[in-house]
Amino acid sequence: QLGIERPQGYTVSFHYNPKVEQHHFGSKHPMKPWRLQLTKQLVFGYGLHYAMDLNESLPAEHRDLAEFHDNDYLNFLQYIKSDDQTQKRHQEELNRYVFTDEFNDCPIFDGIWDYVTLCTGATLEAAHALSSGESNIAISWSGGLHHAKKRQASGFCYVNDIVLAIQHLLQSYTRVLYIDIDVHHGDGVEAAFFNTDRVMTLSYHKYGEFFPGTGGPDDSGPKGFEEPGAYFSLNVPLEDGIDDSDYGWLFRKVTGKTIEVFKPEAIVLQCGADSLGGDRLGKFNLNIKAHGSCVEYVKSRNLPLLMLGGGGYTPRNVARTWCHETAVACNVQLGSDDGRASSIEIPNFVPYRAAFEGAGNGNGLLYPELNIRKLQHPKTYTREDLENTAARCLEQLRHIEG
Ligand code: TV7
Ligand code: CA
Ligand code: ZN
Repeated sequence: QLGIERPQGYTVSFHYNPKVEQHHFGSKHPMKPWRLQLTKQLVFGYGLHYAMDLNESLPAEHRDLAEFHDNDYLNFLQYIKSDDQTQKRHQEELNRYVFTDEFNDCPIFDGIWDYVTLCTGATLEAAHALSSGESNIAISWSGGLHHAKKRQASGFCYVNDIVLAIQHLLQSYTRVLYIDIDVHHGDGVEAAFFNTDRVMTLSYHKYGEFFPGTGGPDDSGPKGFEEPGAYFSLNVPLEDGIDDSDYGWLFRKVTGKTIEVFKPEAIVLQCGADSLGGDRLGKFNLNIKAHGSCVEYVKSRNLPLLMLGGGGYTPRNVARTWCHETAVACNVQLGSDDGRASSIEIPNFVPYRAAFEGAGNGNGLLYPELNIRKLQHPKTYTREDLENTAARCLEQLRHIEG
């Protein structure tokens, strides 16, 4: 693509392995790994690979995963098969590790070990690109699986690539900030670093009758005020229908202050795209541009930045969002700036499915603006609620100031 160049003064690296896209959670399951293929096709179609270092990453190994996860749990993931006979033999472990029920959030599917090690491999390689100084912004869209626990799968997540990446970054950086804009609470990451003041976790999410149910206003870390980690878990519980301007206002206010007082040396940003309007599971009303401007805001701090995927259940919007955010990382402008359908046509060599599903039939990248504007989830909060939430967050941050 003409005109796509490397950004000046810094390096972006893109970490992926196309084998991830081939895995299936089951036909009815909302998590669709093929959304990553759609994303990649858009990214390449726009020529963004000319602006980045590309890395086809290797799968992570058992011992990499064991830096956080329990060995018995990893053995189970490595050897479990989807056939009935094997499952019967392992019924006790199944109940212990993945909570089987009719519509299983975390089903056992063929190639599950390959899937988890490929997702984690890309994220760990991205983290390494940062810590080694090879790149300033490293992207791993197959990562961001924030619910997985030490010895328990949860919410479509089996292995917590984020925790493993942060553990790696802590070898090079004193303080790491984790920011999570997925519509769900980043409970697994919060739990893993609950008792340390070297990692601050900040999650924006829907709260109230919504998975996983944690991340309420009083969830701020250990309660003994002298304990390390007290006040270092920051949660921003939100209600249905939050829109671009309210989310953007809150995000800037709270994230800005967090960076100011915590003074991170590196940032990990989970870019879950289920906070967009029109998502199959989410309940927010963000447009792609507003979601992307959160990325832009974090990037503007010029700290080593690890960008990860996460949720996102309307594949065409996921692909558009992560393609746009790849462009943001590279300082490339793809869509028009008026918040409407982009004037930039999808390049001819984007594969048909990506051109159609991913970018909307001849319309530009930001096309879903039009879809998303039709409010699916009406607002259930007031301006006052929002101001109270912001005030409560700033109040918590006063405890870690200075
Ligand atoms: C990071 N919501 C993950 C988000 C994980 C959300 C849930 C489903 C769901 C699962 C299915 C399915 C579904 C239409 C939606 C309490 C339950 C209620 C299963 C029906 N359709 C991320 C996890 C969340 C599985 N889980 O943050 C197979 O929705 O609410 C729950 C738990 C028990 C299980 N049932 C739902 O975005 C990647 N699950 C269809 C088939
Ligand atoms: Ca979140
Ligand atoms: Zn989510």
